[in-house]
Amino acid sequence: MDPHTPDPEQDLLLVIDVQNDFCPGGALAVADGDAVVPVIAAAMPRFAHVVLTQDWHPAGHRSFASAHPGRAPYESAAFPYGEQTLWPDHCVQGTVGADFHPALDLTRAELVIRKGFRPDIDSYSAFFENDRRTPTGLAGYLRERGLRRVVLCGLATDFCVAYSAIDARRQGFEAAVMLDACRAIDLGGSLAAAIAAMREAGVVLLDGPR
Ligand code: VGL
Ligand code: ZN
Repeated sequence: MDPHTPDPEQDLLLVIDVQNDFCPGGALAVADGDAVVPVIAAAMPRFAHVVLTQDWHPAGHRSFASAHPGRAPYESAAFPYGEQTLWPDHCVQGTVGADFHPALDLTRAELVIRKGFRPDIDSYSAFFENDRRTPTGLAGYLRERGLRRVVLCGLATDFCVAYSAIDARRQGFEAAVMLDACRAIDLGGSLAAAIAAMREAGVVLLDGPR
């Protein structure tokens, strides 16, 4: 799949979590996170279909370290569905931190998928919550629209982008990640692990690891 000449019938640009809290100055800032905005702006006009995701947590969300007395951000905790990283409070519904980056052009977005709004389940993937069973509805939307190939970009490479790309493959879609339009959190080797897992899942990696 060539992201420079997308097929208007079947290709979709999936823009993951380009929100203020993941950009410099935000609550869960990804280094250089806002650098993805102009790269995404250049890609958007080429795609007939653009879908955005928005991390959208209620205050006091279970993935926040602040919901676990004595625990600190970036530690891991045992949740009913498995190990879960604890995060600083971020992307709280209705706050400026949860807003899209102000320079991200939303005009042509045909769908915004919000995720992580169930108080007890985190959601990295645009397709499934972290229990790996609760769907967001995106796969059904793509199938019903006849869209088969997902080109991903956004934040963060090693969490929401990677989970989304791998789930796209699991759901039977082709998937490619524009790495120059992504930035990573890179927690304890998570970027290298995510790159390896994406390769293993058959995700096409474009433009070198970032
Ligand atoms: C993300 C951690 C927590 C992401 C969202 O967008 O990659 N990471 N919530
Ligand atoms: Zn989150």
